[in-house]
Amino acid sequence: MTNDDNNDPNFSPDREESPDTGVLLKSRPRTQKPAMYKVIILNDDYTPMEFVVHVLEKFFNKNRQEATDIMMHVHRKGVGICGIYTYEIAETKVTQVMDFARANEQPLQCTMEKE
Ligand code: TYC
Repeated sequence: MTNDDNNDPNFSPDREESPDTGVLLKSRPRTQKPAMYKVIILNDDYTPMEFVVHVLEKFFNKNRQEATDIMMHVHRKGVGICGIYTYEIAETKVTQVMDFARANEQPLQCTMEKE
């Protein structure tokens, strides 16, 4: 295979040894996994359980059982993970949940933290 018809997305000419000069360029990682962020909800004494279950179904694609399990975990432990996403998706989820909670006059808090 020549350098011109390489279809490997991980291919980088920087990693190749030159057959002409014998110079070995310093190898480097060629792909980076994106940083991932946990979207977290916090417990409070006021937001109804059913509202939290609804949020988990609506914004985090959980089924009723999964949503109930996460909600009860947060209710008991104080904090819980709704999902893990790339930065922009996580940020969007946090904004959606905070806007929805505010619109419904609920104090539910949602935040994100790097994994
Ligand atoms: N603790 C709330 C109640 O007893 C329920 C609740 C659960 C609130 C999870 C927020 O993130 C939360 N009504």
